[in-house]
Amino acid sequence: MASPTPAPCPPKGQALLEAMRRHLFSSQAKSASLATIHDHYVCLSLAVRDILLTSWVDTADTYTSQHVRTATYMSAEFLLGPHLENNLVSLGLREEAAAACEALGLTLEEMLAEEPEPGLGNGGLGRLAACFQESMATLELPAIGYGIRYEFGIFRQQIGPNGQMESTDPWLARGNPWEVIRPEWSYPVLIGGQTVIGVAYDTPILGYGVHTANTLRLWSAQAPDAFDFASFNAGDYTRAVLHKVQSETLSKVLYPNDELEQGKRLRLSQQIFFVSCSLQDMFRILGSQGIPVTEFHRKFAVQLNDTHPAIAVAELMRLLIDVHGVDWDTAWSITTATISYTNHTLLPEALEAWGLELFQQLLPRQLQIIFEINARFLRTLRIRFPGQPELLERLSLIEEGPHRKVRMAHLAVVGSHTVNGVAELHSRLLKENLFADFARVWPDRFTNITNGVTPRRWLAVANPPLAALLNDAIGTDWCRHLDQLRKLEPLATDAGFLERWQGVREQAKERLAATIRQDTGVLVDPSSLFDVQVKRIHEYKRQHMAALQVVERYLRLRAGEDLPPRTVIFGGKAAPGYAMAKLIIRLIVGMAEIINIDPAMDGRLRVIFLPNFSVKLGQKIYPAVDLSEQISTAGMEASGTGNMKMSLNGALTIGTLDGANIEIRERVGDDNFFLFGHTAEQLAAINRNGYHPMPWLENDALAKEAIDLIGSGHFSEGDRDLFHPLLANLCSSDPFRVMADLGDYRRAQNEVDSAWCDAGRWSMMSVLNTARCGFFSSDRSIQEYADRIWKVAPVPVNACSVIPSPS
Ligand code: GFP
Repeated sequence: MASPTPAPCPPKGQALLEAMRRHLFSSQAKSASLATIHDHYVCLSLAVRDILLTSWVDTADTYTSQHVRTATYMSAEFLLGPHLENNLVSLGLREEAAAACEALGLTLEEMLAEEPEPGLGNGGLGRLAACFQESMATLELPAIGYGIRYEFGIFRQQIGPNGQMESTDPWLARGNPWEVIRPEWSYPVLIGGQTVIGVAYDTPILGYGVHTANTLRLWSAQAPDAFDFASFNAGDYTRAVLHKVQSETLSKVLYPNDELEQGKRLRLSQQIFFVSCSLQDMFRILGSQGIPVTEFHRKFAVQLNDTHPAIAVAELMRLLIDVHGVDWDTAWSITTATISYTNHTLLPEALEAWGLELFQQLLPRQLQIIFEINARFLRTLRIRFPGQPELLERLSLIEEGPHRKVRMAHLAVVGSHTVNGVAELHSRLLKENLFADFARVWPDRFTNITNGVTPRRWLAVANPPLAALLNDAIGTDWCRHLDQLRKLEPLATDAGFLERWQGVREQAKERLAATIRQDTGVLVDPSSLFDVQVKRIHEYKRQHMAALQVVERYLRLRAGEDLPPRTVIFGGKAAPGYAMAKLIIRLIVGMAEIINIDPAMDGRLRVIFLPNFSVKLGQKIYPAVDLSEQISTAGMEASGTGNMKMSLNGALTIGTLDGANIEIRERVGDDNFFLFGHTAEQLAAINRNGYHPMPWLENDALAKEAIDLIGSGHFSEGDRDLFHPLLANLCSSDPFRVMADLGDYRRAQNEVDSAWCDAGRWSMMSVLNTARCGFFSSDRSIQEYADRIWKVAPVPVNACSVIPSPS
């Protein structure tokens, strides 16, 4: 609400206000009487951009004049989230912006709500890439992020009675004030005999409290010619623009995960497209600084974010040899000294392998190079491991068989000097299972760097009341040095502090309750336990196990058991072609419909599916979580980062010994973590003996009752067939071992109920979670990458721009 007599603006707020007014005229070409909320949002963003441009220009100047060693981060996904508030926090201007808005009769909240989210990622992997960009800037590390400027990001999800519905996400439809097009930096890429041009769009990534603003450079695809004149003159208008349309398809849309069979051709084309543009851009930078191409590896450390950019190994070789005239051996030492590779999953379906035929059609020269790399690699292996043809077959870059394929993960391992997993368990399993043979060949190539999340977005931006309490209690240093949260530990038993802590948590829960009401129409009780699972919907993440647990709870409450009130909140997208994941959403929606109106529940159980989980929504959810559900089948979740965001904001985790859960538990202490389930080793042993879910189910009357209730059509308007595929799968093969863990999950949930009833103890545990989560800052992860893999040092940027700061 606008205040009738706005308080006077502070000086920087005044400058922002003036810049907003100026932009309304000079950028939006409007008078105040015609301005929409969106116009005001654009004006505020441009006013903020004006301020950060000085950092951006100075950073580029500093890096260029000092010829700095630079880390480049290649990723098919960057799930950035909205920029405005993050930039305001980094610049320390949030209050000033609020005052400027108020002076115009607006609120900052309205402006923030107006910003579309660049959803250029599926989930954890893309979000990690975004956290990493921000940490690199904050740590003053010279870095460039390289990716694709998808015109349509991850689809928008709506939830109806039949579950998920998808629509496109035209995030660029109303323009994007944060990017700058650089048509002078465009590069040709030859794909399937046709040339596509990649044009650079740059976005500044501002560090927190420093003068550094690094660049995220995303490539947009264009045809070399707008249209074919000959066809146009002959009246064939469709043919005239065919190549243009085909070319631009390359950066049209982000592919959802788990859809590997669909659009393979386009995916491989997208990969070479952005990788080639990025490498050509690095050669351009090298040339502009007068550095010889043989010094490529001294100038650049290239990190492959997962297997998607693995073609970089062959493409860097091609550019060195074919374009820059370097001999094979030198090119190979440069390539392997430059590239390193992060693996993000052990799931076989995510380890891309492209059919040879498709590869040959699209990228014949790169394929030739891959064959040559393979031939040389296998030759060295034959000498080192004589008489072991199976070993060679397993390690080869080419999968033999009726349909020969290029194994992209193998290409990435062979072409990198370092390969890392993203949590301790994952990195160990990589060495023991997926890359066991490679670990025999090159034991020193493999390492671990546990993921992290940026405390700026996930605490300062997402949870201002908590940030203010921390500033008050332990000073402001935590935001750059998250380990400082340790100072909270003694306060975990301080009654006065716990009361304030409780107050902050209540605020966040009330805020989420309002969002739930707005987005789903359901009223929830903010004093109930908020039990939350938000992440991509996938069977290995076991949202269906959580759903079964809710049905059991429903049955127990109906049978008269006294359980403390809970609000169980789900959110996340299912890949449009992943039928089982969509069925899981359908089940949750069906459960919510019945349970939320059942008078027997008497407010003691609510089920919510929040539609369209995104960074923006995550910012509202994470601060309000009491119980963080991290219940993947042990050995399957590489790390997880939602687990870190929740724990950092004071949630307690119920989880398996999987991914980074293990390290979270080690740090927050086993008393402050609800552990359950089989370990990865135990599951491996169970699998060796032949797993069947039936014996587990037969001994579990409650689980049987829950499954029967679902099967009876209770949550599907009497339709007994709807959930059959899900239930039959659980009762026959149960590939994600839900039945093996369900009983122990229930036991841990019962412990949660008892702990919740002791509010004082719960608050203390909550404080200790936050206090002990400092390790999970992406600053720490990035420091490790910089020191151990990239060997890139910070380069502070001083304000030296000739362009005066508008503030
Ligand atoms: C993947 C893995 C996660 C991991 C992230 C970031 O996430 O365990 O935390 O990458 O390393 F599965 P998704 O992209 O699959 O969500």
